Amino acid sequence: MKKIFSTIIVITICSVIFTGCGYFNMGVDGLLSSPKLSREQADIHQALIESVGDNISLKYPNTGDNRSAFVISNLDDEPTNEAIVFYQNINPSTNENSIRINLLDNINGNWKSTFDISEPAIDVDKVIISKIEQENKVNIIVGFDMPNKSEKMMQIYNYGNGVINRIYSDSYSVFETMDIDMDKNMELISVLSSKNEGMSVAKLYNWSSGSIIVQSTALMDDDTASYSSFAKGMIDATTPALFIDGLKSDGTLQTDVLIFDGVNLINLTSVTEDNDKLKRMPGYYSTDVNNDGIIEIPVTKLFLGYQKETEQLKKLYMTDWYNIDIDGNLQNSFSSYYSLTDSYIFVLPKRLAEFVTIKEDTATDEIIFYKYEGEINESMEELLRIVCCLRSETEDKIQNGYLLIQSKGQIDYLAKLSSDKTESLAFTLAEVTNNLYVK
Ligand SMILES: [Ca+2]
Ligand SMILES: [Ca+2]
Ligand SMILES: [Ca+2]
Repeated sequence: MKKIFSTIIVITICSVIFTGCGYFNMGVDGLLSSPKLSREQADIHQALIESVGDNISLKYPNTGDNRSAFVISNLDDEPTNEAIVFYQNINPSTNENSIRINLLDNINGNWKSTFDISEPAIDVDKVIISKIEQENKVNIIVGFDMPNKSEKMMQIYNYGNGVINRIYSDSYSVFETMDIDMDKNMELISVLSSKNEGMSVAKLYNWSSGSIIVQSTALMDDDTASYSSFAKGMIDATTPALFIDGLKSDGTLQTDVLIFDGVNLINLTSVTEDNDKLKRMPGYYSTDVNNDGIIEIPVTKLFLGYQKETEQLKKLYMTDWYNIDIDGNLQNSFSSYYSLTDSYIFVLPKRLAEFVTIKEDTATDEIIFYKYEGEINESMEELLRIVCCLRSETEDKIQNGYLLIQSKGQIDYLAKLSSDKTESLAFTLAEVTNNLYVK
């Protein structure tokens, strides 16, 4: 009997990795598990083996939303789904340095391999199924890691008449798709950091007169060592934007914001004079904090009273969130406490942001807000504490005066308000419930 699964190592990356509350932080290592293919994936895998043999290993994309070696989607004008599978031959005698893409069609309920294509790559970086071509063709956009090269290679394919066609390729560092010109069709945007030329360029690819073209380019901040995160959204009610967070050579994180002005791709942060304002510690990525579609950029600063603290670990940071307008002007929209480990953002009411500070209770994993009166000390007046815990611990905390504010998965977020009703800086329950965003 063939050992169907012996060649597979699956890194199961769930579409939602729960990382709330510190207890559950797992690295990729913690996610290594034995293969669990769905019934359909197992059928496709079996059909692949019947076509190409079992000396193969499946290749899983390293980044992006699609982390499966199997992509099942309707790729042509025939109504049933097709499947593509990324794999590598592992026959030691051939020593093949390539990634292969196999296309399987579903014929009367049975999967059958119908086409195979090979690329001179060592790994699959990212896969997006989208429609860049606007004439009914679905595109398979695949980013590959190349041997001995820092630049990656992006291939855009389509599928028709039983054949996967290469229709465009370019080198890149990162890419993403979005409808940046609001014509209801998707565009592709890539960024390429060129170490040789010492600059990074963003490219907007669009469909024009029957082919994919580079419609426009924009210079990116020239000191970015690697790009860490994308946020797709808006800068205002009518302007879509792609926020790209990148690590600088000095280890700080910064953001480039790309928009399309009807003719050109524009990098808003290269036109702004206070671009340096957006420099911050790693881990603080651009996101839509208050869920209104407009993306905010975080910048950290010390909470009141920590300016003279010399021990790095004892410093506690406030996170200010900036919006950017169409002229590149930055506006500090709100301040917050942002817990990266517990995955929540607590926006400080405007009336309080300048007057409060925090302490961390490491024993109970709580954040405690205090009225700030010139220094951090033991006699500061407590205004609020926020804690997150497992659902099973919630009842116990409620007995002790905590209020349940938010829930996500098996995790509850609770707050305990000051009992001093005469304190004008006390948080109201509405201020707490409306301002706690679980991410
Ligand atoms: Ca089809
Ligand atoms: Ca578009
Ligand atoms: Ca927002």
